Amino acid sequence: MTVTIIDAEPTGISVDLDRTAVIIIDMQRDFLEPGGFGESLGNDVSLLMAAVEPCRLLLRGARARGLLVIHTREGHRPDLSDAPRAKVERGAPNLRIGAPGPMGRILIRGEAGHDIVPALYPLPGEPVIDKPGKGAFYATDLHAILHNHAIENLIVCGVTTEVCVHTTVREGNDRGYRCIVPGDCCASYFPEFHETGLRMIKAQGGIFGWVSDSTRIIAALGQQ
Ligand code: C5J
Repeated sequence: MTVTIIDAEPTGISVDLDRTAVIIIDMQRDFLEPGGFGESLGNDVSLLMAAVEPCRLLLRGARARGLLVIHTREGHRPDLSDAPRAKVERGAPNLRIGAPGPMGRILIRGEAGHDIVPALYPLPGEPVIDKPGKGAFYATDLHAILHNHAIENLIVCGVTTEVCVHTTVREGNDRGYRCIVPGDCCASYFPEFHETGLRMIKAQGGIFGWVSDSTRIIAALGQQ
């Protein structure tokens, strides 16, 4: 047991690092890189790229400390058999899931754009969860993996704050995990959604989690 206090809002939180995992949500080339799917939708991807360096530093600290690190990727089978029609039908036809994009077919497993950005690439042995939905628990074995590692606390990073990070934090909170979100390790194409998303997590005494940042979490990792 290795207990430390992470400075966070609305309160500091005591965690056993041996029961704490870092989850990096959907840091995929198509969402983050210039020339990818996100940019082809007209988004400013530099807003998302801003989360890469804080994530890299936090990952380095977590790996050095021996924490379980898990990565997720949003995407679907090439035949789209796991993609609900209601999801595929949305948006302009040339920008839908499965359509050819600047880095291969959009949100399809195995395509270049579906892969994780080089700076945050998983190390051998780190679980990578391929998720068909926004939440990382939906239709995946994430809960089983966490349970089998006796994990109680999740540090949730990634993109986008108000979509896949938020959904995962809500799912994790309902499953009994303490969820801590380092705000600078998350990002959105919409800065106001990012800010509001973080405020929502920590409102009402931490209605579904805690908000901290990479600096404070890295400090806590080295503290005990
Ligand atoms: C994620 C999305 N990863 N915004 N996906 O947030 O559709």
